[in-house]
Amino acid sequence: MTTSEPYWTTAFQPTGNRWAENCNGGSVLSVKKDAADGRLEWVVGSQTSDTQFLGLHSNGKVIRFSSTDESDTTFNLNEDEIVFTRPLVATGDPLMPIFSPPSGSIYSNAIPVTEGVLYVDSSNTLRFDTENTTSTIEGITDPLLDAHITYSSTNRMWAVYTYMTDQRYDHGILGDRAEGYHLTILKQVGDGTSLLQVVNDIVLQDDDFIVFEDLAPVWTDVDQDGIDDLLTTIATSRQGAAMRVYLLNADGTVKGQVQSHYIGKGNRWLHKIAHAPTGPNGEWEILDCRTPHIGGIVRYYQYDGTSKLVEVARLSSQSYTSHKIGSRNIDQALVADLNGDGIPELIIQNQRRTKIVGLQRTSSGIEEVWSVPLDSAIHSNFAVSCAEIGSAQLVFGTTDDQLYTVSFTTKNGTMGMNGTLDLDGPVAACRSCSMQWSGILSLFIVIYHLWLY
Ligand SMILES: [Ca+2]
Ligand SMILES: [Ca+2]
Repeated sequence: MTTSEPYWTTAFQPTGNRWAENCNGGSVLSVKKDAADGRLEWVVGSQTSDTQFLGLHSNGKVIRFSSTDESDTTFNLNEDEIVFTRPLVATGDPLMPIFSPPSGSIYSNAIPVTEGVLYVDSSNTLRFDTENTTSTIEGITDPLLDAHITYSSTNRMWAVYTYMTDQRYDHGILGDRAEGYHLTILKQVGDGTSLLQVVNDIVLQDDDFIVFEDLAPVWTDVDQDGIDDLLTTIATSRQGAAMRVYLLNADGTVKGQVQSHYIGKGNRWLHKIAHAPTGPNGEWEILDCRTPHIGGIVRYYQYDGTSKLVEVARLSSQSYTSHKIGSRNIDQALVADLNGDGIPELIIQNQRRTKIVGLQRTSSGIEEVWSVPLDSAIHSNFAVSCAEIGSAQLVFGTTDDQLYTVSFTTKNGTMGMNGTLDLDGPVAACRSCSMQWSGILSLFIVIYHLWLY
């Protein structure tokens, strides 16, 4: 395993940016619902081969499945590998899970680093294991037990929140009452087998009980200088949350800081979702959902070139949600051009959790370009597979233990899904013949045509 070998996470990209750059689907939607084998907790899609997904279920089963044929594979796991609370990380073709060492935190997953894995262990240290060695990252302490460690292949650096504490701001909406107040940046030096080193450790000064109210710092190039920067969520007990970007130099030092306004009141959170070219003319924007637990407002920000993130659009007539209060799942929204019109859309649930929608920016505002009704709320993260032009698949699990596959194709009629799904015969239901699927609760295809206005 080298760091150049691609892998995918529940946020889609190892960077943590929920932006599926190469997705190019179509305007014909079809929805397939299967009975999941237990509740689907986490799911990851492959981007190198067609329509492959890897799912982790609440019964501990890891199943690789295809949305276009019946090639399901259940992985036989050792007892200590069955931990459904660890967000999935997957690599390769066929898609394979990357398991944490048994000592790993049950809320965090190992990520691949040259010939080894980087992970948070259950005794609150950051570790780097290779086949023959295990080492502790020196110079920092108390990484988040539920950290998503993110990676920039541009900078060849990793980021993680550290120095978790419950003594600053115990809002507690992300699974526990402890948040980090350091943002630690790591780099590998030498020939690739040497220890990872801390190259920068950014500290929030305790001027107002401030923390990073977040699990995953996002690598993305906000000032477009070719070097990835870090997008974070900060929060204080008096002012609630704001987004802050650390603009970085190539060596990981900070050259500038960019920030949005605070919400203005304590115990008010925002969920940063993605940095993507969503603007009416392809402008890069940062999307968030303000207060997703109590009436979420979707907002779009642009970097003003100095020190501010400026809100350029919001949708306040409808409310949405991208996070369930108390959950460690921060990957229930993403940006991708699923409908294939060349404009990336935000995929998100409505506040009542009765449908998912695609929201696109227009010159005059924001419009809902497609929607899919749900029998019950989403439970897993969203996963996408965009292996070919004109076809994209969105997969997720719901709280009533169904597995949804929403296909977006350019093909007219009802076949879609590369023609491999036989809607008239029992073929698609034959997945239930295999031991991995307890049966098809229902299988029906509903064709929605895109409505533009
Ligand atoms: Ca940059
Ligand atoms: Ca689109």
